[in-house]
Amino acid sequence: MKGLQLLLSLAGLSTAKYIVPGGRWHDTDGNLVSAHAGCVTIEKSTGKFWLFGEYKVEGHTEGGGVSVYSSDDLATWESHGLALAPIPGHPYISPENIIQRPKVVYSKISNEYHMWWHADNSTYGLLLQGYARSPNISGPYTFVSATAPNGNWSQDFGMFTDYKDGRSYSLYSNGDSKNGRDVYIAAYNNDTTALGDVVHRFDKFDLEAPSIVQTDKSYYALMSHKTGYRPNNVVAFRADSLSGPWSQPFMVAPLNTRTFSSQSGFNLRIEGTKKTTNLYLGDQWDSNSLWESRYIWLPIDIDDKKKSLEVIWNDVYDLNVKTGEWAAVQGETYYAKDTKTRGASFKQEANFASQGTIVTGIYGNDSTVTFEGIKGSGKPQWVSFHYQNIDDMGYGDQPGGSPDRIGGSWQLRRIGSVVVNGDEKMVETLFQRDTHKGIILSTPLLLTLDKGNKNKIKVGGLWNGFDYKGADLDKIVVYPAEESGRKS
Ligand SMILES: *[C@@H]1O[C@H](CO)[C@@H](O)[C@H](O)[C@H]1NC(C)=O
Ligand SMILES: *[C@@H]1O[C@H](CO)[C@@H](O)[C@H](O)[C@H]1NC(C)=O
Ligand SMILES: *[C@@H]1O[C@H](CO)[C@@H](O)[C@H](O)[C@H]1NC(C)=O
Ligand SMILES: *[C@@H]1O[C@H](CO)[C@@H](O)[C@H](O)[C@H]1NC(C)=O
Ligand SMILES: CC(=O)N[C@H]1CO[C@H](CO)[C@@H](O)[C@@H]1O
Repeated sequence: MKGLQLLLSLAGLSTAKYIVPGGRWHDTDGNLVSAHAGCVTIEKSTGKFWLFGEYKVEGHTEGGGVSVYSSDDLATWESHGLALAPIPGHPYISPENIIQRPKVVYSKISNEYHMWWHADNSTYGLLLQGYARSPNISGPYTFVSATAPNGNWSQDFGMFTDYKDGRSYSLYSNGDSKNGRDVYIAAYNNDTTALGDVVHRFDKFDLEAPSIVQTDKSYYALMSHKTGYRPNNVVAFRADSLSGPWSQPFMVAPLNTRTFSSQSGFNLRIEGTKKTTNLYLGDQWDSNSLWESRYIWLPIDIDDKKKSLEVIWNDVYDLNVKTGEWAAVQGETYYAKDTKTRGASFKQEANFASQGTIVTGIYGNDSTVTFEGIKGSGKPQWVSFHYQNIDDMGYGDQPGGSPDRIGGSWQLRRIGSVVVNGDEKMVETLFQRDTHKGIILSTPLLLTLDKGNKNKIKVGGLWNGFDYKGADLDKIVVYPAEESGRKS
């Protein structure tokens, strides 16, 4: 913490922070926030938000334990280390075990916090639900058990607490084998220490990563298809009651955006003084380096009359956690049409692009595109790059799996190089995940531009393990600096 931020915090004033889906989120120590596929639990006594998730570090994919962070605004995160630390040699929480999708709830009856997760061995042969407890929200949590819910398998795990009666439910898919492929809702006992009966079974839809959003009238159950770490079109079911009848599933985001390149996992209900806002807390997995996976947190728009639910994209938005209100942050747009291209990159007609033009052929250091005349503030600002990457998703060498090319080899991402004002020593890496033909998504970088309107942003291509190709660019949007500047 430094400068104005420190002064404001000493004065007890809150400093407005934006939520930036897909950005590199850093904690107050400057480290990447590492809490994947987890949950946010609101501490009733303080109103603090506690983020729990899978802790992943470079070079180690599983068994990192469960990390915990706290925040007052859902944008500034302070690390509290591990809430559940792996124990070498332990049958369920050793560094070799799978400790996935942790969820934490408070129980009034025991005045304790209860953590549940998908507990497994490294080959996913156990398919259990782990349970640990702590008198302290931040932990340390003590392992209690790993059990099979009603004697069944349990794979991707989710948890839902009904705000009307406080009862919690376990949500789980029962595996990929032929006699699995269901998703269950089962009720916990009133202390959330043991699982009771199955309330509903989503029979043979073959979905995973379940979560539930509740309104005054409805329950919406969100789930993803099963494509591993690759994103797909998340669907939702609606019902008046948890036991159903549930509706047919429907898409929650524009088709072929693959839910803005994310997987479902948790929903957070913020009951503000003016408005209740539900947030979709999704994961943008990075299978090339899991520890670099990003967070796609977005507001959810629900219309109970139409029985519809939509996840709403925003590059950058401002959420007031006290009032529950949120607003898209307005930025300044610079179009591909008005850029300077160099080398083999060129402008091409694209009727789906912002002004009918996209820049393609971006490659390495020589075939670049430069946006000019950009207004900057002299402080770090989020800049979103709107791009198309048509490498297309497939199942790699698993034949017949690709939606676009049988046997096609899938590449997770292209990587753009971003240079501001010709400073070639400061090359920013811009991960541009696969989109789809004609689908433009955006991904943000925190950049420091000079004060004034003479900034230049040059984009080229970096090595992604296969190639130096950068994705096609539609436009960039430069957002105002946060009031106090975000620590990066
Ligand atoms: C995981 O558990 C299953 C079922 O007990 C077992 O068959 C498999 O060998 C185990 N894997 C490892 C790596 O221990
Ligand atoms: C609970 O957490 C607080 C702050 O993190 C710490 O001071 C306290 O010792 C913890 N209590 C227990 C029982 O672990
Ligand atoms: C919780 O459930 C137990 C067992 O059914 C019951 O005896 C107890 O009264 C319940 N407590 C509360 C606070 O609901
Ligand atoms: C781009 O330039 C850097 C630094 O000079 C160099 O290491 C890299 O190999 C170049 N890449 C391409 C594709 O030319
Ligand atoms: C208790 C229970 O829910 N058992 C189920 C376990 O999974 C199989 C396959 O889906 C079901 O047939 C059982 O009813």
